[in-house]
Amino acid sequence: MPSQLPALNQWVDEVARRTRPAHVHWCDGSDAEHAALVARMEATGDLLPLSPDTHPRCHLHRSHPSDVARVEHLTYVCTRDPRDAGPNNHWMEPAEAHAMMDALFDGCMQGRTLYVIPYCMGPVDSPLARCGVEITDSPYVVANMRLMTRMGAAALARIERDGTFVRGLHSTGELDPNRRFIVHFPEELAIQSYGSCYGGNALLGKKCHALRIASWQARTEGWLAEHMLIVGIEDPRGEVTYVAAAFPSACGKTNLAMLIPPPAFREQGWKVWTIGDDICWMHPGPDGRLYAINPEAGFFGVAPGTGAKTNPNALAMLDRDAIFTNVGLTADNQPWWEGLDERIPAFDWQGRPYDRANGPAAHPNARFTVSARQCPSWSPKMDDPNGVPISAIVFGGRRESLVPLVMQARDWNHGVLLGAAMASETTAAATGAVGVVRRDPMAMKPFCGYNFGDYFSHWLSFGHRGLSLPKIFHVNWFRKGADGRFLWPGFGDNLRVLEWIVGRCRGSRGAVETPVGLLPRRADLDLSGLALPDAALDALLSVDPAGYHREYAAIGEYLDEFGDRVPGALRLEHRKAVALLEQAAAGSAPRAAVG
Ligand code: GTP
Ligand code: SPV
Ligand code: MN
Repeated sequence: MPSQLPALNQWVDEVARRTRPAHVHWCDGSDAEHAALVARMEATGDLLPLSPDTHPRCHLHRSHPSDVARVEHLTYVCTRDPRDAGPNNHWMEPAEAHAMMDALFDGCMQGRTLYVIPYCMGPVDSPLARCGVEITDSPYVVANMRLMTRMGAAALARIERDGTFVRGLHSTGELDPNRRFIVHFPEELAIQSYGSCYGGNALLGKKCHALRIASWQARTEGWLAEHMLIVGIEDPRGEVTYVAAAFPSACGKTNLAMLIPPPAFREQGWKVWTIGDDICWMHPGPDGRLYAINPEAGFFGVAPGTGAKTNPNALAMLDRDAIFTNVGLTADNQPWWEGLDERIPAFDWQGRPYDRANGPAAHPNARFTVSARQCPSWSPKMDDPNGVPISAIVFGGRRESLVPLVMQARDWNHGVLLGAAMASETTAAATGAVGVVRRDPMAMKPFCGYNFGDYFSHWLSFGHRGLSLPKIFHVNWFRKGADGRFLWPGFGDNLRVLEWIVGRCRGSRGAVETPVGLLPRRADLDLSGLALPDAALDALLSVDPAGYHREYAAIGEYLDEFGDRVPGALRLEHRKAVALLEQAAAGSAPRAAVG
């Protein structure tokens, strides 16, 4: 028997009977296994070798042109009671969903190899980690899972010890968008995905397990599974403050996670350590603080916009042992994307000779997959079984108007409202229109595996458990001026905002109270070495009460969609926010400096 867990062997047998593969392969995660898989994919053209001189052991994968992003409209949460999935999810009755998926999986692996991938989300020796097994017929998925998770023999040994695992079943299918479904059964700890090989749809440890299923488990078990990066910010005295930040897809998590401070800060000794760039599991520790692990082992990052000025750490990790998906190609076989440099590529992401008239060379959601260990700012804390203590939680969105550069919540409940009130312009990470503002609470709109009303209650519940909770902030790097250009330089300069956040956590930085939260005054931010017009800074640090009044009316209507599942305490916090804005509009708002 391939595993010592009868339930696992039985499930693999059942799936093989239904899907009828030519071979079954249990992945051990070894180098030899990886080499054999890569050789096969090179032979089939699934992977194209890149220049061995500049990018040793790197490959390009060109996906089916219709299979380039998450498909939120085809993603379902199947609970017995539709109210448990909530209006934030598409729902299907579990028996109906099983029947539909069974029909799709029937005989779908004929002539293919069925791979069994045991994986662990989090350090294998961590009590906070959780395991799963993904069955797939895609060697590309196996190669990506090997970079993104702790996969193979060690994970299988833990699964055999634990006796439980999340069951993920994936098949490439026909890659037909009309026969493509990503379906979750949280009550069965099961995921089924058919018809897509794109990251979030097919690497089932990531969004499907570590967010949708894990958020469901976290709610019943008293912890949090979030769409957040984790960084350690080291100050000149060598003290490290850990921060978790939730931004929607393609809104800056990877970039912030591996930030290099501006020269003046670097010279003083500031440094950012990378713990995670996409997912964060947080548990209350014995001292009452929240401890976070990154359940992943690699990065599946947005390529376009990654350049020597914006994210040099990312470039440094992408010159070996990486998979590039849907990027362009130079004449000498190097990967290329918009924002990398001034070279002109020879081929676009679909393999056509590059022609500006066909659009960008790289798909806007082109991605790289790489082991986290290759990142120059990699922190050994990534492997710490206990995780890192979080001092600040930061929410943020892509908002060209209204939302200030940074604000701090007055307290935990107000922070939960700031998270719940998040909205952001949509990006190419999901199929559909780009640049449309939509509500995206805690950056979890596509990823919360249960009713958002219950999710808000769960967040609020941390406020009455006697914990030493992190302070909560909200940022916006994406404000634009009348000329359509970003007002804030972003990237490395975001450390100036992080430095204020760290200072607020330690009580060493000032702020001013406004109706929407605590904002830094110009003098509270370290802007040394930054040439920013006064007018830009004024816009970034001011509050528009009338605009916010409209914003809070919209969030009120949004909360109404969740009816009586919305906790009273959040309603109360919302009414408080509206009242403060009304006072401000009437000119009677307090605007007290606080330190
Ligand atoms: P997912 O992997 O989809 O969850 O996304 P992410 O949040 O990790 O986004 P990522 O860091 O990859 O950023 C996406 C895009 O936003 C890239 O094109 C970046 O260049 C751009 N970006 C990131 N940070 C900033 C910033 O501070 N300012 C501006 N203007 N753009 C940024
Ligand atoms: C996102 O879309 O938020 C991602 C990429 O991080 S994916 O893993 O495809 O969801
Ligand atoms: Mn993400």
